[in-house]
Amino acid sequence: MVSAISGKDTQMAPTLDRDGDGVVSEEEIELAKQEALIEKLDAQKNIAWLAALSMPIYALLPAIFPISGPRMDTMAAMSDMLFLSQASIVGLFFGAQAYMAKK
Ligand SMILES: [Ca+2]
Repeated sequence: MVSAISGKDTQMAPTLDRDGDGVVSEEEIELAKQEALIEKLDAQKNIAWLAALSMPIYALLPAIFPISGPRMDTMAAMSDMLFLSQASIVGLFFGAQAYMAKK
């Protein structure tokens, strides 16, 4: 019965069984959890970078491309919310980093 359960578990998550012995051990589960955490932190870092880079790129767009007056007004109207939201993402990322470092 136990082997049937472990066999079913390995079928459901074949990548968890690293050494290929057919059993997902506690160490392998812990390793998978740590890898998932690292992957999540990497994704958050990439999102923060994208948010940080989008602001200067958005600000420099009119300097690089010729943009008509009405479109410029639309861009100016959007810039408030865009900068606020992007800066919030960057701020939350660094806030979370500081919180995690203290914890
Ligand atoms: Ca194993």
